Amino acid sequence: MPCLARSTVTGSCVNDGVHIVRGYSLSSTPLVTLCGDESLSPVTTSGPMLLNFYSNAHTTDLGFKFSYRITLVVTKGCGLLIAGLGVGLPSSCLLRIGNKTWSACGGVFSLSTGVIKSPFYSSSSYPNDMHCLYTITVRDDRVIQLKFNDFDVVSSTFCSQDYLAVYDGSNISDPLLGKFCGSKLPPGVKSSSSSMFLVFKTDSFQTARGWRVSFWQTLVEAILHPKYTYIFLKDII
Ligand SMILES: [Ca+2]
Repeated sequence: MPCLARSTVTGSCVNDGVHIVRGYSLSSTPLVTLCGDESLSPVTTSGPMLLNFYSNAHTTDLGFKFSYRITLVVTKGCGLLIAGLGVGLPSSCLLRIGNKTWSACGGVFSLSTGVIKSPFYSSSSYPNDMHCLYTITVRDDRVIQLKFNDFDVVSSTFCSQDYLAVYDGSNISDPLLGKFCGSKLPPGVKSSSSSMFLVFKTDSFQTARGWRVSFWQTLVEAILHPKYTYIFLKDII
């Protein structure tokens, strides 16, 4: 990293340099300060990291280039994490980035029928700060029927805090079939194609029992043509 060199007087990067700070605050003491032609052996930290590049009013140089990698540490119980298909991740699977540990969740369900439950369902409340993605896919010529067996998710306005959202397709840009929270059992939902996508998101406060849904593939139903509906109504009137 060519930058102006470290001061021979103070030994600090008084002119130009880069601070690497743990967290979000520039006022924190930097983990590392670099300048001159110094290179850095890898720095590992947990949680957010801030790079602050500063320069004075004189003399510039080539600048710097860093690479970084986010490492996820699987701590235990993740035998199915790599297999992943057809079963979802067991909530006994704990993942860790830095000093933060949480339960794995989500998965790909490619069976013709199945049950999906929120993390720790039936043993405790769901955890905070979850973001679980569930993909259901069935045969190409079938659609998916989803039925709620149990539902208890902390209620909020527009379900903006904790929610289970169901999309008619394979990602969040597909039409939303429903976004649910509260303790009332939501109505069943049906996809229009062979895939369905569920997002379970929780915030950092308050948890609840969670949810259990069952799904199965079913035949596409014939849809009444709008033209015939019109004729029918006209005849009555
Ligand atoms: Ca919550």
